[in-house]
Amino acid sequence: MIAPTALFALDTLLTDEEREIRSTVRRVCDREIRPHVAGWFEAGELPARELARTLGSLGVLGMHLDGYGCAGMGAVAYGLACLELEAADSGLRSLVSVQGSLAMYAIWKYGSEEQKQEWLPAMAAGERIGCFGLTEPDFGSDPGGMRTTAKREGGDWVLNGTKLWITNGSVSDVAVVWARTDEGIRGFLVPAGTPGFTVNDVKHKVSLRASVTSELVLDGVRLPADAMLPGARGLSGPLGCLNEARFGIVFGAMGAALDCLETAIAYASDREVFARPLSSYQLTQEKLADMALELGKGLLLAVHLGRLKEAGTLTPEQVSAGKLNNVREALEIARKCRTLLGAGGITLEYPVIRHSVNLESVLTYEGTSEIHALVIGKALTGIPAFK
Ligand code: TGC
Ligand code: FAD
Repeated sequence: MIAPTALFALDTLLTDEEREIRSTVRRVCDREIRPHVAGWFEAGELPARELARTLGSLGVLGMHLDGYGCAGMGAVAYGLACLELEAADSGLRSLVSVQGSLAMYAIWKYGSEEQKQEWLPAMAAGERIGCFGLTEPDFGSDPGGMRTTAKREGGDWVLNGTKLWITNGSVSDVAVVWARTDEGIRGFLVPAGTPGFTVNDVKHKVSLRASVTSELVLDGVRLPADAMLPGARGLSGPLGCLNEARFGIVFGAMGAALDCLETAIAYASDREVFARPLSSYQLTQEKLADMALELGKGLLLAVHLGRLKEAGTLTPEQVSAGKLNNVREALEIARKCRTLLGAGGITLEYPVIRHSVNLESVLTYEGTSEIHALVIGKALTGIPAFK
């Protein structure tokens, strides 16, 4: 028997250092996350503060950024960390994506030197948590329609509006909030506890239960002039951050799929049906073979996109292709693995149904599958069909 990833000899594409990072993240997940994560999911709770410190010590928060306490690792190393985190739970990868690729990246890319010094080292260490407020109740796929405003009053900015579905919202020390100004969309750093800034958690989620999801309400939030991110102007500011987080999902989704497939292979070997192991039936082997193919192709695509990112040539539409394909295939794999587990597959005793319902969120956030199809469609035809 070989591991599903061995079918494509994936490891031959990785450096020793990348393999080492993958093993280290996997070890920490096995020790600190896997024994608890089904319980967190069932309870709809996440010890986000503790986890952020653990992940900070591991060095994965903003690990692909340089300086300010960040590890400065390559894109493939970052992707492999996302893969291992999401093999434990998509909620964990979300915490890391939002912290490192959205909140920290926004400050790192667009912030002033003072903003970087103030926030990045503590965020890299997991002592402070950030969130990223782009989506609004009426504007998800179309963030350009946002209603949140920032108006100048004397030397200050005053923010009004509501952001919804914000990962890490209520556990954050700082929110990166995107708002409409007279000069277009700009980003603002809103510290927790600023008067007029309230946060309410989204309850009754069936997906991503081991993740904090919140509403941010800004009611006359007064901020000093230097709360604005000076380097981001227009929608390209937040969309530039999304490229980073979407890239992590290209790898992450394959982590969830791998965990499902490994679980299903082990289950099918142990489980006897009609007096023979489930794995000995041709129908089962066809399912396993199909899933191993999609997993292997998705991993090859992820590593290829990672190498393009390291070379500085990765385009947004290539990221869309990776996100669309790998999340869609991961969800298919999770559903197919669930069938192999029979009734047991609907319980939290196995990780498969948890991954499957989590991947429903992953299919929607960071750009829905339809939006990524339209991004690719625009690249192929030259015609934007969003509106
Ligand atoms: P459009 O006119 O096409 O573009 C406006 C400006 O943005 C530039 N741009 C990009 N820049 C960088 N990266 C990209 N991927 C970019 N895509 C576009 C573009 O060049 C233009 O620049 P400029 O200088 O000319 O102004 O914008 P549009 O309004 O037509 O919208 C395009 C569309 C639909 C693709 C975009 O709005 C979109 O991607 N929508 C999806 C929204 C989304 O993904 N939201 C995610 C919120 S965050 C989240 O979900 C976190 S989940 C938690 C977790 O990760 O775990
Ligand atoms: P809508 O945009 O209303 O879309 C509804 C349906 O319409 C979808 O199928 C969509 O694909 C389709 N559709 C939209 N436009 C078109 C079109 N032009 N053509 C055809 N079909 C179209 N956002 C943040 O800013 N920060 C976060 O941290 C964050 N975390 C999240 C965490 C979770 C668990 C979830 C579920 C979401 C999170 N989001 C976050 C929000 C997420 O990015 C949005 O949900 C997503 O962008 C889709 O927006 P929407 O839900 O408003 O759906």
